[in-house]
Amino acid sequence: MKEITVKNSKIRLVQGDITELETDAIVNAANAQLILGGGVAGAIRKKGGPTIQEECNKIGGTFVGGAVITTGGNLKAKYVIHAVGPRMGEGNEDEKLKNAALNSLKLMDECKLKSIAFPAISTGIFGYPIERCSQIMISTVKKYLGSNTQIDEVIFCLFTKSDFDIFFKELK
Ligand code: AR6
Repeated sequence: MKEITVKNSKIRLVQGDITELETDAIVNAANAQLILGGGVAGAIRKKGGPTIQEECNKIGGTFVGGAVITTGGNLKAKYVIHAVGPRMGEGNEDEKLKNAALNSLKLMDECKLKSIAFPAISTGIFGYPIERCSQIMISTVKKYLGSNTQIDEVIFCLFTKSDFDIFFKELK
């Protein structure tokens, strides 16, 4: 099962490069300074062009667990939601990861956007375990879609087959 329905919305799993997706928004695994570094951020910077970083610079930064929105520059997605996940070891990581996902979803509704794709936030350079990430992100999204939302579709885009399999197991 690569897809489940929650109330009026769908959760889908895909494996691949998130910068190739044509959703209303894709989520960047950001840092609190909103400086696009490596990993997902690096791919967004390369494909999306310089305007995304320029917009981030104007915003200036946000808290760990927070999320801000910019346009998608030259990406296929219209917008990028920059969600700041925790760095492993800094403390209160689970709560911060949950908030990063939740604040992204809230931004979607505030901006009346319908489709969003998340990467496995914090599980690359920030060192958070992928199993725990799958548990927290899937449960947060399911709970949110069960409430009042205009979001139609949430995609989890996993870079590797093994990460995909872990999310797949958790979604079942
Ligand atoms: N598409 C989908 N997933 C990807 C892609 C891609 N193109 N590239 C990597 N991943 P990371 P973090 C996966 O490191 O841990 C940057 O410097 C990757 O395998 O992007 O939250 C930022 O500027 C991993 O599973 O994000 C921040 O400073 C997941 O995406 C910091 O890294 C997240 O890996 C954020 O670190």
